[in-house]
Amino acid sequence: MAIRFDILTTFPEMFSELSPAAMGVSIPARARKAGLAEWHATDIRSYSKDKHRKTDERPFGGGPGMVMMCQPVWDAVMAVEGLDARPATRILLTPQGVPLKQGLVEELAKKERLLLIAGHYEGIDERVIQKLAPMEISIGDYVLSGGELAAMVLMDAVIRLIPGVLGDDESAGSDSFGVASGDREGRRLLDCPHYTRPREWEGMEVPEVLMSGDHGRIAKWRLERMVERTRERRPDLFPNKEGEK
Ligand code: 9D3
Repeated sequence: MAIRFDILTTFPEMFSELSPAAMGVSIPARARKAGLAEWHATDIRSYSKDKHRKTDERPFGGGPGMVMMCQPVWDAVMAVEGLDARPATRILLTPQGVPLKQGLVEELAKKERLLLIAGHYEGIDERVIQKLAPMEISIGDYVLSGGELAAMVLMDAVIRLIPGVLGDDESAGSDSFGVASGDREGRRLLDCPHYTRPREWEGMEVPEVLMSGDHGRIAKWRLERMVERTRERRPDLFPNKEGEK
């Protein structure tokens, strides 16, 4: 059965499969057409009890910005969870969340249903977060204007791990942050450099080893480049302090 995503947002049109945006093209669109993933965006405003469909209010204690009220969020979650019998893993996209890493993406890809809460506001009333007890996830240490793009990043990363979504020639095992096939310690490494025709371009040659046809040497060279790049660019990815060598 297809993994089901529900997105709660005040900008549901951002998730349209008809739009020329992220979810309408490439791997997510292919997965959807193949019946391997589906998503439904729900407008939190539909659950407002206000005649102007208002979902936010000024913060108690003062300060800038608006705070999403408990009631519309709670009612939207209850309604959307009832649309499918399978229990949903609730996720709130927030700068205060745990950082999204490939290990977490792999855990989420095992779920049947993910309920993503995204918003364009300063924050959500803490009491509804407490009561919903969602996983709280951030996609990195920079400021977005809302959680919707973060939700799409999460969905894209999850969808490509669903069995059958990627073709053989785009397998998930050999990318950056996949576990390098030649590495028995299972480290997550950056990818090696890639080359294609022509053999010489603007006076620059392809590394000789790649033209050698010696698959053993090529695999060894690629793994060395992966380790070298990771040590130089992302020493934080070496939990064993190898990055300092
Ligand atoms: C400038 C406003 N900030 C005050 C300290 C708080 C703030 C609230 C809401 C900052 C950004 C946002 C909107 N961002 C998200 O909802 C979000 C996000 C992000 O901004 N960065 C990384 N991951 C995520 S997940 C959701």
